[in-house]
Amino acid sequence: MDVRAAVAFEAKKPLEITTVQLEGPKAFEVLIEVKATGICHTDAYTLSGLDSEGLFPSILGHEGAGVVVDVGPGVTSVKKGDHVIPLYTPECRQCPSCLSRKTNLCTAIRSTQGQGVMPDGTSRFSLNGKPIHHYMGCSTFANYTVLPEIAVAKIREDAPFDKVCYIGCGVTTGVGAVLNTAKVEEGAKAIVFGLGGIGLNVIQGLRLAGADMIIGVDVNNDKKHWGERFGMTHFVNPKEVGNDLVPHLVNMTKKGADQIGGADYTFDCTGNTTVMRQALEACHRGWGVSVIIGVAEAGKEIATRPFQLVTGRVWKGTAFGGARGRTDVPKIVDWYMDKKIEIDPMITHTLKLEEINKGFDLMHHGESIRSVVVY
Ligand code: NAD
Ligand code: 022
Ligand code: ZN
Repeated sequence: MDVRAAVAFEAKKPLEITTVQLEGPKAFEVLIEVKATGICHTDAYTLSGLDSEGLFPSILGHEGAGVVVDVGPGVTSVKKGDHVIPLYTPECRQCPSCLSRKTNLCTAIRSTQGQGVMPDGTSRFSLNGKPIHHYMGCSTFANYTVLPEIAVAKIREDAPFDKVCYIGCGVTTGVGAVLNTAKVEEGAKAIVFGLGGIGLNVIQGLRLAGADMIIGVDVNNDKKHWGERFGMTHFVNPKEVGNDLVPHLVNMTKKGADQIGGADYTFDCTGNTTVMRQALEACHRGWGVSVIIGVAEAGKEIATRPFQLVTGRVWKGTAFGGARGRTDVPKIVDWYMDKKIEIDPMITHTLKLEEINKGFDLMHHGESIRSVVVY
């Protein structure tokens, strides 16, 4: 069938809106009509050419929501008409990782997903007979896409596509990092580095978990009101405290009899390796946990003195907020519909597919929290 797509033909070039061919779903696959998609940093990173695993031509996009319009042989968990969110982290419930209960990083289709093809090794997208790669198993920058059954979460039908698409990446990553990865408890003190589309969702996750002190750190003062909007209690601009950022933060968290200071939990939402070190070192000795969410550029390394870990700080990372997509994403949609979490104010721009390159520009200039394309 003909579908409308924003195609990444080569690195550093704008996406081209054009008609491409999409084959129907094969065994254990589903055809989705994509109703809305967010634009996220990793799409831009791949388009920039810096992503060593980036493939061209490809159809980017991994933060979508839509409706199942056809299912291939063997599909049992969803049917035509179901509303779904595509999952770049699938959940097969059968691989050693899924069965371990210790990680959300399902391995069932990992290698083919990285190669930009479906689990049978071929692409469903093509143009003039030449294949176009899938992206993160999702390719939501097309009005129809094909996904493995294990890579869709069925959601309730009254949820608005143009908002819940954000649960396909940013919301789940930020809120999940707090609840699944850090397991923050009531009364905790936390520091969030980077108040963009991820950091703000960490903040609202901390509010949900009942954290007492939520310090936001950003080099951009415009982010102060954004943080406060979602539950941040204190704001620090590193440019205004010089080289003493870590002692400054540790001092802020000293309270009552505890003259040591340091946060119970910190989160890197910048992808900057210097910030990752600051986040670890701003943790409380003995128990502080620092979670890396930001994705650093290829080849970057992190450093700290081993003393930081010997004295009980814990450094960990998270992908997709540690969420098991098919199980957890429908719950997060419920939280949104029940007003336990907010999404609407973070979607600062809504665009047509023809305007998608403008969405990338807004993100590069830090003018948007999230841009969403509505088909
Ligand atoms: P964003 O650009 O919207 O936000 C980043 C924020 O960090 C900005 O407000 C910026 O001003 C601030 N910042 C930059 N340098 C800083 C510094 N030195 N100190 C303090 N603040 C600084 O980006 P985003 O959409 O929020 O994404 C953040 C990161 O999360 C990206 O690296 C993205 O790739 C990553 N991410 C990871 C996952 C995952 O599963 N691990 C999922 C989604 C996104
Ligand atoms: C989403 N991300 C950043 C912004 N939006 C993002 C990028 C990468 C990952 C998670 C979120 C990630 C962390 C760990 C892995 N990935 C490896 C997972 C594994 O090996 O099992 C990751 C993922 C998908 C892809 C590449 C890397 C891909 O489909 N190409 C989850
Ligand atoms: Zn993303």
